[in-house]
Amino acid sequence: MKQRLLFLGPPGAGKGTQAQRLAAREGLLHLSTGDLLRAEVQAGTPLGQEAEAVMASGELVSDALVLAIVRSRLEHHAGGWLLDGFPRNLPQAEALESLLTSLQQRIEQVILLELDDSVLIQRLLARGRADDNAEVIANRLQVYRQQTAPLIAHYESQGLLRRLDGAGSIDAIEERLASMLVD
Ligand code: B4P
Repeated sequence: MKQRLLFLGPPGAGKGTQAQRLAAREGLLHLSTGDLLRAEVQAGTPLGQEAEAVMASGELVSDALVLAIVRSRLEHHAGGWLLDGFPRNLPQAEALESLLTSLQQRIEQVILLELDDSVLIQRLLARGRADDNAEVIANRLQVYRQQTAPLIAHYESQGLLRRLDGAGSIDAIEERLASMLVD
Protein backbone atom coordinates (compact mmCIF):
# COMPACT_ATOMS: atom_id res chain seq x y z
CA MET A 1 0.00 0.00 0.00
CA LYS A 2 1.06 3.57 -0.53
CA GLN A 3 2.76 4.99 2.56
CA ARG A 4 2.72 8.76 2.02
CA LEU A 5 -0.79 10.07 1.73
CA LEU A 6 -2.64 13.32 1.89
CA PHE A 7 -6.35 13.80 2.73
CA LEU A 8 -8.14 16.73 1.15
CA GLY A 9 -11.78 17.79 1.44
CA PRO A 10 -14.19 20.30 2.93
CA PRO A 11 -14.63 20.68 6.70
CA GLY A 12 -16.66 17.80 8.11
CA ALA A 13 -16.14 15.51 5.11
CA GLY A 14 -14.62 12.90 7.43
CA LYS A 15 -10.91 13.48 6.82
CA GLY A 16 -10.01 13.21 10.49
CA THR A 17 -12.33 10.26 11.06
CA GLN A 18 -10.99 8.19 8.17
CA ALA A 19 -7.38 9.28 8.60
CA GLN A 20 -7.36 8.10 12.20
CA ARG A 21 -8.65 4.64 11.24
CA LEU A 22 -6.36 4.20 8.26
CA ALA A 23 -3.26 5.40 10.10
CA ALA A 24 -3.95 3.04 13.02
CA ARG A 25 -4.50 0.09 10.67
CA GLU A 26 -1.44 0.70 8.51
CA GLY A 27 0.92 2.01 11.18
CA LEU A 28 1.24 5.44 9.56
CA LEU A 29 1.97 8.68 11.36
CA HIS A 30 -1.33 10.61 11.45
CA LEU A 31 -0.55 14.28 11.20
CA SER A 32 -3.69 16.41 11.64
CA THR A 33 -2.85 20.11 11.73
CA GLY A 34 -6.29 20.79 13.26
CA ASP A 35 -5.61 18.38 16.15
CA LEU A 36 -2.08 19.71 16.65
CA LEU A 37 -3.32 23.30 16.73
CA ARG A 38 -6.10 22.41 19.18
CA ALA A 39 -3.50 20.75 21.43
CA GLU A 40 -1.44 23.97 21.40
CA VAL A 41 -4.56 25.99 22.29
CA GLN A 42 -5.37 23.57 25.12
CA ALA A 43 -1.82 23.82 26.48
CA GLY A 44 -1.93 27.62 26.31
CA THR A 45 1.39 27.89 24.46
CA PRO A 46 2.25 31.17 22.65
CA LEU A 47 1.48 29.38 19.37
CA GLY A 48 -1.89 28.23 20.76
CA GLN A 49 -2.72 31.73 21.93
CA GLU A 50 -2.04 33.04 18.44
CA ALA A 51 -4.12 30.30 16.80
CA GLU A 52 -7.16 30.33 19.10
CA ALA A 53 -9.09 33.34 17.81
CA VAL A 54 -8.29 32.52 14.18
CA MET A 55 -9.65 28.99 14.55
CA ALA A 56 -12.74 30.20 16.37
CA SER A 57 -13.60 32.41 13.36
CA GLY A 58 -13.06 29.63 10.81
CA GLU A 59 -10.16 31.40 9.08
CA LEU A 60 -6.82 29.71 8.41
CA VAL A 61 -3.99 29.97 10.91
CA SER A 62 -0.85 31.55 9.42
CA ASP A 63 1.14 29.41 7.00
CA ALA A 64 4.36 29.99 8.99
CA LEU A 65 2.86 28.60 12.20
CA VAL A 66 1.37 25.54 10.53
CA LEU A 67 4.53 24.85 8.55
CA ALA A 68 6.69 24.98 11.64
CA ILE A 69 4.47 22.33 13.24
CA VAL A 70 4.52 20.04 10.19
CA ARG A 71 8.26 20.43 9.60
CA SER A 72 9.14 19.49 13.18
CA ARG A 73 7.04 16.32 12.94
CA LEU A 74 8.16 15.14 9.48
CA GLU A 75 11.86 15.87 9.99
CA HIS A 76 12.07 13.23 12.69
CA HIS A 77 9.96 10.56 11.06
CA ALA A 78 11.37 8.17 8.48
CA GLY A 79 8.28 5.95 8.00
CA GLY A 80 4.93 6.44 6.28
CA TRP A 81 2.58 9.32 7.04
CA LEU A 82 -0.90 10.60 6.42
CA LEU A 83 -1.39 14.35 6.29
CA ASP A 84 -4.92 15.39 7.31
CA GLY A 85 -6.04 18.99 6.84
CA PHE A 86 -2.68 20.13 5.48
CA PRO A 87 -1.93 21.70 3.06
CA ARG A 88 -4.89 24.10 3.12
CA ASN A 89 -3.77 26.51 0.37
CA LEU A 90 -1.27 26.72 -2.51
CA PRO A 91 1.56 28.36 -0.51
CA GLN A 92 1.34 25.51 2.05
CA ALA A 93 1.38 22.95 -0.79
CA GLU A 94 4.48 24.55 -2.30
CA ALA A 95 6.22 24.71 1.08
CA LEU A 96 5.37 21.04 1.66
CA GLU A 97 6.87 20.11 -1.70
CA SER A 98 10.17 21.81 -0.90
CA LEU A 99 10.25 20.28 2.58
CA LEU A 100 9.67 16.82 1.10
CA THR A 101 12.34 17.35 -1.56
CA SER A 102 14.83 18.21 1.18
CA LEU A 103 13.81 15.02 3.02
CA GLN A 104 14.00 12.99 -0.24
CA GLN A 105 10.34 12.01 0.10
CA ARG A 106 7.26 12.53 -2.04
CA ILE A 107 3.46 12.41 -1.84
CA GLU A 108 2.26 9.08 -3.28
CA GLN A 109 -1.49 9.70 -3.33
CA VAL A 110 -3.99 12.46 -2.57
CA ILE A 111 -7.47 11.38 -1.47
CA LEU A 112 -10.24 13.93 -1.99
CA LEU A 113 -13.25 13.27 0.25
CA GLU A 114 -16.36 14.67 -1.44
CA LEU A 115 -19.67 15.44 0.26
CA ASP A 116 -22.67 17.75 -0.24
CA ASP A 117 -22.72 20.96 1.80
CA SER A 118 -26.05 20.07 3.44
CA VAL A 119 -24.58 16.84 4.88
CA LEU A 120 -21.34 18.55 5.93
CA ILE A 121 -23.28 21.17 7.83
CA GLN A 122 -25.46 18.55 9.58
CA ARG A 123 -22.40 16.56 10.67
CA LEU A 124 -20.57 19.59 12.03
CA LEU A 125 -23.61 20.93 13.88
CA ALA A 126 -24.08 17.47 15.42
CA ARG A 127 -20.44 17.40 16.56
CA GLY A 128 -20.74 20.80 18.26
CA ARG A 129 -17.04 21.69 18.65
CA ALA A 130 -16.33 25.35 19.54
CA ASP A 131 -15.98 26.22 15.82
CA ASP A 132 -19.04 24.16 14.80
CA ASN A 133 -21.80 26.78 14.80
CA ALA A 134 -23.77 27.86 11.72
CA GLU A 135 -21.96 31.17 11.17
CA VAL A 136 -18.43 29.79 11.57
CA ILE A 137 -19.24 26.71 9.46
CA ALA A 138 -20.42 28.99 6.62
CA ASN A 139 -17.11 30.86 6.82
CA ARG A 140 -15.08 27.62 6.91
CA LEU A 141 -16.87 26.45 3.75
CA GLN A 142 -16.12 29.74 2.03
CA VAL A 143 -12.46 29.58 3.08
CA TYR A 144 -12.36 26.01 1.75
CA ARG A 145 -13.76 27.04 -1.64
CA GLN A 146 -11.48 30.05 -2.01
CA GLN A 147 -8.21 28.78 -0.59
CA THR A 148 -8.23 24.99 -0.39
CA ALA A 149 -10.28 23.86 -3.42
CA PRO A 150 -7.59 25.12 -5.90
CA LEU A 151 -5.43 22.27 -4.56
CA ILE A 152 -7.73 19.81 -6.33
CA ALA A 153 -6.54 20.96 -9.76
CA HIS A 154 -2.98 21.25 -8.44
CA TYR A 155 -2.81 17.57 -7.45
CA GLU A 156 -4.95 16.41 -10.37
CA SER A 157 -2.39 17.90 -12.77
CA GLN A 158 0.31 15.89 -11.00
CA GLY A 159 -1.73 12.68 -11.47
CA LEU A 160 -1.95 12.15 -7.70
CA LEU A 161 -5.64 12.77 -6.99
CA ARG A 162 -8.28 10.09 -6.28
CA ARG A 163 -11.87 11.02 -5.43
CA LEU A 164 -13.68 9.27 -2.60
CA ASP A 165 -17.44 9.58 -2.00
CA GLY A 166 -17.77 10.76 1.60
CA ALA A 167 -21.49 9.87 1.89
CA GLY A 168 -22.65 6.87 3.90
CA SER A 169 -21.60 5.20 7.12
CA ILE A 170 -18.08 5.54 8.53
CA ASP A 171 -17.52 1.78 8.00
CA ALA A 172 -18.75 1.90 4.39
CA ILE A 173 -16.40 4.77 3.56
CA GLU A 174 -13.51 3.00 5.28
CA GLU A 175 -14.12 -0.05 3.04
CA ARG A 176 -14.30 2.10 -0.11
CA LEU A 177 -11.07 3.81 0.87
CA ALA A 178 -9.27 0.52 1.57
CA SER A 179 -10.19 -0.89 -1.84
CA MET A 180 -9.09 2.34 -3.52
CA LEU A 181 -5.65 2.15 -1.92
CA VAL A 182 -4.85 -1.41 -3.03
CA ASP A 183 -5.30 -0.47 -6.72
P1 B4P B 1 -9.72 20.61 11.11
O1 B4P B 1 -9.42 20.09 12.45
O2 B4P B 1 -8.86 20.11 9.99
O3 B4P B 1 -11.25 20.22 10.94
P2 B4P B 1 -12.28 19.91 9.78
O4 B4P B 1 -11.73 20.08 8.42
O5 B4P B 1 -13.44 20.76 10.16
O6 B4P B 1 -12.76 18.41 10.02
P3 B4P B 1 -12.66 16.98 9.28
O7 B4P B 1 -12.91 16.98 7.81
O8 B4P B 1 -11.42 16.32 9.73
O9 B4P B 1 -13.96 16.28 9.87
P4 B4P B 1 -14.14 15.05 10.80
O10 B4P B 1 -13.59 13.78 10.25
O11 B4P B 1 -13.65 15.44 12.15
O12 B4P B 1 -9.67 22.21 11.05
C1 B4P B 1 -10.16 23.07 12.07
C2 B4P B 1 -9.54 24.47 11.99
O13 B4P B 1 -8.10 24.40 12.26
C3 B4P B 1 -9.59 25.18 10.62
O14 B4P B 1 -10.85 25.86 10.44
C4 B4P B 1 -8.39 26.15 10.71
O15 B4P B 1 -8.69 27.31 11.45
C5 B4P B 1 -7.35 25.36 11.49
N1 B4P B 1 -6.40 24.64 10.60
C6 B4P B 1 -6.27 23.27 10.49
N2 B4P B 1 -5.32 22.96 9.60
C7 B4P B 1 -4.83 24.14 9.11
C8 B4P B 1 -3.84 24.47 8.14
N3 B4P B 1 -3.16 23.53 7.47
N4 B4P B 1 -3.59 25.79 7.88
C9 B4P B 1 -4.25 26.75 8.54
N5 B4P B 1 -5.23 26.50 9.47
C10 B4P B 1 -5.51 25.21 9.76
O16 B4P B 1 -15.72 14.86 10.82
C11 B4P B 1 -16.60 15.85 11.29
C12 B4P B 1 -17.75 15.19 12.06
O17 B4P B 1 -18.47 14.29 11.23
C13 B4P B 1 -17.30 14.38 13.27
O18 B4P B 1 -18.18 14.61 14.33
C14 B4P B 1 -17.40 12.94 12.79
O19 B4P B 1 -17.67 12.03 13.84
C15 B4P B 1 -18.56 13.01 11.83
N6 B4P B 1 -18.47 12.03 10.75
C16 B4P B 1 -17.35 11.71 10.04
N7 B4P B 1 -17.64 10.78 9.11
C17 B4P B 1 -18.99 10.53 9.22
C18 B4P B 1 -19.91 9.67 8.53
N8 B4P B 1 -19.51 8.87 7.52
N9 B4P B 1 -21.21 9.68 8.89
C19 B4P B 1 -21.63 10.48 9.91
N10 B4P B 1 -20.82 11.30 10.60
C20 B4P B 1 -19.52 11.33 10.27
